[in-house]
This record gives sequence, C-alpha cells and structure tokens, in this order.
Amino acid sequence: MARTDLFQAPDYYLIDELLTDEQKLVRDSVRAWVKKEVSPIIEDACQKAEFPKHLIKGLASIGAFGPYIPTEYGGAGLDQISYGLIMQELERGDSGIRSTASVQSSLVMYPIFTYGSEEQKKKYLPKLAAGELMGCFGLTEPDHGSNPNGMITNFKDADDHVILNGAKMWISNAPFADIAVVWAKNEHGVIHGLVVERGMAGFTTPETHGKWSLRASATGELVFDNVKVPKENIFPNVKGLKGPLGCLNSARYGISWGVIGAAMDCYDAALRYSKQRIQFGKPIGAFQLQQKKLAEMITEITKAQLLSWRLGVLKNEHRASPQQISMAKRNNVNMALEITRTARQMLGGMGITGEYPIMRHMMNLESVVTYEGTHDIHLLITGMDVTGFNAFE
Ligand code: TGC
Ligand code: FAD
Repeated sequence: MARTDLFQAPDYYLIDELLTDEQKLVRDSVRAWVKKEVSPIIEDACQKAEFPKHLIKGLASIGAFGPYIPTEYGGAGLDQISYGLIMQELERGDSGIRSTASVQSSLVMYPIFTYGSEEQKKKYLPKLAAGELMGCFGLTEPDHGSNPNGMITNFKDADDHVILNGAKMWISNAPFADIAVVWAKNEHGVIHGLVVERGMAGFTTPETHGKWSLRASATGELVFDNVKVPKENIFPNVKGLKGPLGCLNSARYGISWGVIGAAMDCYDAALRYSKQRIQFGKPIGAFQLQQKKLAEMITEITKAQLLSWRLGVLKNEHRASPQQISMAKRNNVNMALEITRTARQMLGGMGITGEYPIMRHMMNLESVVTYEGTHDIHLLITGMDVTGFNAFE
C-alpha cells in the first residue's frame, strides 16, 4: 500500500544552526531520496517481509555505504555528524534500511578499514562503497548474545589457511551478503576477525523467518562447517574482544541518530493527525491530554538531537568514549520506542494500520532496543563507568 509522505522534520531548538552547510546538504539529499525511493515501497516490503534489494544501488549513490571512509577507498570522506544525519534520515524511512547501511558501513567497512591489511582494504572497500559487494557482521551466537566473549566459533591453523567451525545467529544482511566479517577464536582462545566469502565450501547462510520486527531487513544465520579460509583474510591489526566492540562503538553511535528519525516521523504523523481528527466537536489536539503527549514527544526528541549532536562533535575530535556512546544509544532508542507507542495510541484505530508509519516503526524499534547491546547492557556499562564496579563479573 503506497502512502503519501507528508513528513516535515521538527527542529524545535534550531539545531540546524549547529550544522555546517555540507552537513545540511547531505541530510537534505538523503531526506529527498528517502521520500522518493523508500516511502512509496516500504509498507509493502514490510508486509511481505522482503528486503527491497533494488535500493542497494541508490543507497550507494547517496553515500550511505561508508560515509566516513576516506575517498581513496571509495568512501564519501564525510565527518561523523554527516554520518549520523544519514542514519537519521534512513531510519525515518525504516529501521531496516538504516540497518543495512549501518552494517555495511560500521560493521563491515569500518573493521576492514581499521584492522585490515592494505590488500584487504583495496580488495573490498571500493566495492562495498559502491554496493557491488554487500557484507554482514557475525558476532552473536545461539548461546552467546550479550556475552560475546563466550563465543565458541573457532578456527584451527592449517598451513596457508585456517579451518573455521561454528555458527552465528541473528545476522543482519546474512541471507544475501557476499562477504561476512566473522569473529572467532583461535586454538589459544584469542578472538580474531576474518573475512569469509560466499562460495567458500561449507559456508551457508539460512534465512530467519517469522519476525514481527525489522521485516524489511533480511536476517539469517552464518554456519561454518570446516570452511577453509585463506590466512590472508584474517585482520592483521587487532585481536581480542576489543576488535568487534570497537566496531559496535561506530554502529551504536549511528543508531543514536537513526532512531531520532523514527521518532520524528511518528511525532510528525501524530501532530498532523491531532489537528485533523475531530472528536467531541473539536480536533483531538485541542484536548490537554493529547497536547501533553505531543509536548513531551518534542521535548524528548529535542534532548536526543542535542545528545547525538554533541556526541558527534566529540567523535569528530576522537574524544567520544564507548560509555558516552552507550548512554546515547540507550537513551535515544528508549525515547523513540516510547514515542512510537504514544503516537500509535493518539491515532486510535488508524494507528495500527499501514496507512501510517507508526506501528511499523514501533515494531522495528523492538529489535533496535535489543541489538547492538540491549537496553539493560548499556545501563550496566554506564553504571560501571560511574561507580567503578563491574556488574558483569
Ligand atoms: P570487557 O572485559 O569489558 O572488555 C574486553 C576488552 O574489550 C575492551 N572494550 C571495548 N573496546 C572498544 N569499544 C568498546 N565499546 C569496548 N568495551 C570493552 C575492553 O577494554 C577490553 O580490552 P582489553 O584490551 O583489556 O582486552 O568485556 P566483557 O566480556 O566483560 O563484556 C563487556 C560487555 C558486556 C559490555 C560487552 O560484551 C558488550 O557490549 N555486550 C553486548 C554485545 C553486543 O552489543 N552485541 C552486538 C552484536 S552486533 C549487532 O547487534 C548488530 S545489529 C546491526 C544492525 O542490524 O543494525
Ligand atoms: P541475551 O544476551 O540472552 O539477553 C536476554 C536478556 O537478558 C536481555 O534482556 C538482556 O538485557 C538480559 N541480560 C543479559 N545479560 C545480563 C546481565 N549481565 N545483567 C542483566 N541482564 C542481562 N548480532 C550480530 O552479531 N550481527 C548482526 O548483524 C545482528 N543483527 C541483529 C538483527 C536483529 C533483528 C536482532 C533481533 C538481533 C541482531 N543481532 C545481531 C543480535 C543482537 O546483538 C543480540 O540479540 C543482542 O546482543 C542480545 O543477545 P541475545 O538476543 O542473545 O539476548
């Protein structure tokens, strides 16, 4: 069901004035692309639970794959606030579309750029930026989600290659990805990252079906049955859990921006509806109870915008700590989820239909609040930072 996209972005604190001309240009061009390419097809894709693969080329053309990767490797060479704004606009369209771009940028291109050899960078990055290759990121396992350090996926040395065994679960983009950045333990129990390519014997990617959330994003497993991976595919420049967690810093930062987009879309739809829907002889927006909801929504959106903008400034200066990123991811996802739930109620029965984007955003955010570290895990990271006591031990 195609719907008319009437979105108008709220900017209550004139945050536009904090952005550079380049950042605004990037934001506006992605906003226009989402309106033209995503809004008309997204409801249908979600209802059918299909990832709209035809968007890949367009995502590449707007610079959504590796926005902050240097241009010499095919990236857009943009700053971190531009990256955040791209995520915001994509998630305004749908969290699943933002997920695809997040994974490609922060979880596939970032580790290759940061931990990879020059050969690995040259081989993969330009094609990933162009959308000619799509990637996925395998950290979570069936028995190890919040605690990835317990992973059992492993590889053993065999001359010029290694033999990889194990399984990853809940992997975004897995069903169609050409390459997978996989985290596995060597014989000494040390975690390393390696690039596994589709077509390697013993490597399969079964799709996960039956999701009520992120239905326009493809999710699957990565199964490794004695996969022969050349040693040249192992990242030379990182070992230990800090490798995958370093990638998560980048993705979680992007999510803190992305979910603002979903929240803005729901606020905008509820505000417009509140002015048009008449009950008891007046627009529902004239009732104090509905005004309270809208006033609290715009307050929370504004606070989240400022949090992510400031985090972006710190990130540009290489001063953003993982703990600050956890705070923004947790706060903003929760903020967005609460707004979708409230906005859905404001639309009454219409709120459950695909004529409005609200219920779709609400269901998507149930995944976003869980992946990249759950709501509770991020709280414990903040708790550890302020008290000095480690609740995970
Ligand atoms: P811990 O002992 O605290 O740390 C081990 C080593 O890692 C370092 N470290 C970090 N480094 C970089 N960035 C971070 N955020 C880091 N956090 C920790 C740490 O300094 C240490 O380094 P070293 O040199 O001493 O070895 O580790 P722990 O085992 O106690 O675990 C801590 C915990 C629970 C916070 C961590 O495991 C965690 O964050 N768990 C959540 C797992 C998670 O977020 N999984 C996400 C999977 S990917 C995904 O969901 C993609 S969805 C994509 C999409 O569709 O958009
Ligand atoms: P668990 O770790 O089993 O947690 C269950 C509950 O226990 C949670 O509420 C959690 O907060 C709580 N809990 C756990 N430990 C503690 C503790 N110490 N104290 C208090 N409470 C605790 N992973 C990837 O590697 N790559 C991907 O691309 C990817 N994409 C995903 C896409 C989707 C749609 C989804 C749903 C997940 C994806 N994930 C991906 C996996 C995701 O990161 C995990 O689901 C997440 O980290 C939580 O792990 P879990 O589901 O095993 O939950």
